[in-house]
Amino acid sequence: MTASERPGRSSRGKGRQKRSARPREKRADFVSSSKAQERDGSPSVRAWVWAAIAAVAVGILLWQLYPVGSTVPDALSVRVVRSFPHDPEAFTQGLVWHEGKLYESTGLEGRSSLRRVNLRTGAVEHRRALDPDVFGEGLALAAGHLIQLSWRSGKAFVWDLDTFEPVREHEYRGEGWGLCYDGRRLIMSDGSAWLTFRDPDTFEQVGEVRVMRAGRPVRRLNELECVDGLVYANVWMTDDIARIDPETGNVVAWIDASGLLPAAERQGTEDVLNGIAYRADTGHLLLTGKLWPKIYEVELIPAG
Ligand SMILES: [Ca+2]
Repeated sequence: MTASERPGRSSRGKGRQKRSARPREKRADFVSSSKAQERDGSPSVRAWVWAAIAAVAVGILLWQLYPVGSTVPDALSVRVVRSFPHDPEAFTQGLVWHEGKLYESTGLEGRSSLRRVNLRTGAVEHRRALDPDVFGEGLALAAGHLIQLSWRSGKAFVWDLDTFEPVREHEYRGEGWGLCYDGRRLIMSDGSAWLTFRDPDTFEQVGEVRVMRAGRPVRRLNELECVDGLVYANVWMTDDIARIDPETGNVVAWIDASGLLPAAERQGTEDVLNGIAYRADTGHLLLTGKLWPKIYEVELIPAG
């Protein structure tokens, strides 16, 4: 499984309109009159075309410089408070902290699992393997149940928090990436710039929002964590975490988490930052990555 095999949603099929065909005779008239003008040496048509292209180019430039509706997010960084051992064989896809224990979803076909982990020692206290053809993804805790996504199987698995016995399954369309629960609804990412809201009992989609940073969509949203009405999201293949207002989709802070795991300790290109859990008893975030040997407890500080 390579990084390039994980495309985001390419299109949402919105706003497409079929262009009506131009009547053939009129098209012929237009072409012949243009050609006649070209033969006559009249520059008027070409001048209008170039003027239109120039206007579009200037518009794009201005939009790049001054995006409409932009809010510039706060710039934050992380300070490591302490670190803990982490199974370097765990391809972390989801992380949840609950009553002193860490719950983890791991990915890769044949290696996907659900785990309860002793944070201090890194010991896996309880483990349930997923079917070999399932690629585990995001994890959330809602109403006493763990809900675990799969990447491309279209299934969300609901597990008993204590025994890891199956409670039920839900089906969904598209890919599953990250998941968190804000106390009212599940929030899910699929690798695009969209977050979908889902009913925690039925998994039915009840809403969605597009995540924007300074007026531009933030794609490849991955592992999620819901904290005090906001959503934290890893941006896949980066060391960046977006803090998102889910009501508007606006990124309200941008967290640079680079430098946590020294480059020398990284095993390859896929072992990127992935895994955010909010440790309510200390008010800090727990961060790790795919195949990382450590979990970092961090506090957020102003960047620079
Ligand atoms: Ca999480």
